[in-house]
Amino acid sequence: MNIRHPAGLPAFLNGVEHSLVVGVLNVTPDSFSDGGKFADVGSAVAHGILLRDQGASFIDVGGESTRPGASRVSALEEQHRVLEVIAGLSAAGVATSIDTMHASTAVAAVKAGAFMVNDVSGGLADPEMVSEVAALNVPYVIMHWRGHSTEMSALTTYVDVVADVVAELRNRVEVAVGAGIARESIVIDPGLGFAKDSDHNWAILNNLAAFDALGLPILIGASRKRFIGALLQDGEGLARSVDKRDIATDAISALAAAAGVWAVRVHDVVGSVDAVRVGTAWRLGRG
Ligand code: PMM
Repeated sequence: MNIRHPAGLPAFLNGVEHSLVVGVLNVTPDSFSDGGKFADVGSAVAHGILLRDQGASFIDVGGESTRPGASRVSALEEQHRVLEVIAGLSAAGVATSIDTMHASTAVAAVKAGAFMVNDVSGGLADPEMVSEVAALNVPYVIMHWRGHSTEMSALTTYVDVVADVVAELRNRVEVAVGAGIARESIVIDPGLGFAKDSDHNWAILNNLAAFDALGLPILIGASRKRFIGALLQDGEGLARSVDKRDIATDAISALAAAAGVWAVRVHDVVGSVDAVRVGTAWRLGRG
């Protein structure tokens, strides 16, 4: 498959031949991998700049943890966490997206400098989201989602996980387009780990072509997730700890790039930058 790009990207990302590496920046006390590390604006901005310097094309800034079981934060608290960080990164010339399910946060973040809205709920969590994004006229990531973190582990029933996730994503894309979002601005994401068990995630990765058939750019967020920890469990059945999942994450980045996805969303940028270069050379048949 060839790489598709959404419309509305900053000029420096237009037409790039390789998959993009998106750096994760969670300004939260409780995210599963980097929660609590970047709680003040200065350290968050510094980390975003570091990720960019390491080769991230842009930084996905989030202020609400979506790890399984996490409770929600108000839109105001979320904005308090992310807006200054986005403004600080913009001032430093670092491109950002906003990872939010709140329409008001999406609007405020774009005003602060974010160029894209990454909505893990695909417009389901906030009924205002799709119309607000349509008015903003920015790229919009629609991730596959069935319910909030407190309830998603009970929402893992599928007839055929690949066909069901594709169909549910297609439905959300049509809702977004119906609300006025340009189809060309939409990115889809199968939502690894969201209302999915380990085998569901592997089945999806094994069938990226089924997602490509929707004709939209694809973003993959596998970084350090629980299904990687489960795959790499030790002899006693103990899951690999979160801080030791980056090599496997890099392997997924390489394979996703070989499959032609638009972007991979990762915590460890250094490894994925190399991995994406390998995967892209593999896909193109040239270095
Ligand atoms: N995963 C997390 C958060 N946001 N956004 C997209 N588009 N895709 C994902 O897979 C995704 C996401 C999980 O939490 P993390 O920020 O701690 O990785």
